[in-house]
Amino acid sequence: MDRRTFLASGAALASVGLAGCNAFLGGSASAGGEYDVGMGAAFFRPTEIEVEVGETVVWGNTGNRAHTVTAYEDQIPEEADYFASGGFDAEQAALDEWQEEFGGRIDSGQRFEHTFEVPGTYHYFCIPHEPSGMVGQVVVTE
Ligand SMILES: [Cu+2]
Repeated sequence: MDRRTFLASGAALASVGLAGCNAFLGGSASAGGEYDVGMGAAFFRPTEIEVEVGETVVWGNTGNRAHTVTAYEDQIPEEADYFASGGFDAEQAALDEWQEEFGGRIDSGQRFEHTFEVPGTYHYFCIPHEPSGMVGQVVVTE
């Protein structure tokens, strides 16, 4: 099984430009900066965001619990790179690492970013809160 070592926890925090005018500024100020999609108790907000090819989406954890941003491997465009917080290159790797040592977690106040290079719809979820309906999607247009 291909299990990449996840990135050092600080790596996902690099500051980036926000995706166009999609910046979402609601929620608690504890996220320490701007973000496009907030992560609350057990939800992404907004649940759907639309960006253009080449834009970066930033998720910010505004709640108190740890979350993940984990793409559904079979629900992203065929040509697209897999993405997940922690830098995993496969959904199973993300699930395994979460199980073992909460790999890929985004702690309160932390951010995660991903740049979308292929148009289409990307469905993703939060591993610990998927049973509570914590899912979202990114729609990337040309
Ligand atoms: Cu969550």
